[in-house]
Amino acid sequence: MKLFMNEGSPFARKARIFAREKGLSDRIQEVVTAVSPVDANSALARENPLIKIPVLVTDDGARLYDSGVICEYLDTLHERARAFPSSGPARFETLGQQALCDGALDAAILCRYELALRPVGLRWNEWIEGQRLKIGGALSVLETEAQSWPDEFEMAQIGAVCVLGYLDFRFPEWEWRRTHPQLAGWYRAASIRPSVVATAPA
Ligand SMILES: N[C@@H](CCC(=O)N[C@@H](CS)C(=O)NCC(=O)O)C(=O)O
Repeated sequence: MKLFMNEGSPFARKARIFAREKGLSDRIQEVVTAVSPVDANSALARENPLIKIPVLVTDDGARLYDSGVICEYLDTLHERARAFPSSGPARFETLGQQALCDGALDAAILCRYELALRPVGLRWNEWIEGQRLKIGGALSVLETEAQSWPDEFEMAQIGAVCVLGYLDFRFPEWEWRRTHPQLAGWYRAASIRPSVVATAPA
C-alpha cells in the first residue's frame, strides 16, 4: 500500500500512528507529498479530488481518503485489538472522539493557513479567534477525558497526540500546557511511545 503524506500533516500523522500501533507500517510505503490550498499539487489531484493528504492507495488500487476512512480500513487488516467497534454505543463514542480531534485539527489548520499563507494585510483576527475558540473547546473536553484514559492507545489518544503535536509544532506560543495540566501530564508520557516518536512533525 502507498500512503501519500508529509511529516508536517497532523491528519497524515493520524494514519501513520495508527499503522504503527496496529503493526501495519511494514506494509505501507509513505510517499512524501507537498500540499497547499493555494498551489494545487496536480499529481495529488489524480489520487484525491479534494487535493488533500492523507490518501491511501490499497493493494487493490483503491484510493481511500480521508484520515478516518483510512484508519477504519487499516483496522480491518490486523489481528490486534480493534480500534473501531463495529456497532453500538462504543462505536459512536469512538467516532465522536475522532470527530472532536479532527474538528480541532481543522480549526488549527485554518489558523495556520490564515497566518502563513494569507497576505498580512488581509489577515482576519476575528477569524483566527473564532477558530481558537473551537480548539480551546476541544482541549477542555480532552483535559477532562485524559484523567480517566487507560493505557491503551486507540482513536481518542491517537487524535489527541496529533492535535497537541500540531499545536506544539505550529503554535508553541499558544502554550496550551499552562491551562491544561492533566493533558500535559498525559502527553508527556505518551510522547515516548515509539509510534509517536517515529511520526513527530518535521
Ligand atoms: N478531513 C481530512 C483533512 C485533511 C487535511 O486537511 N489535510 C491537509 C494537510 S494536514 C491538506 O492536505 N491540506 C491541503 C489543502 O487544504 O489544500 C482528513 O481527515 O484527512
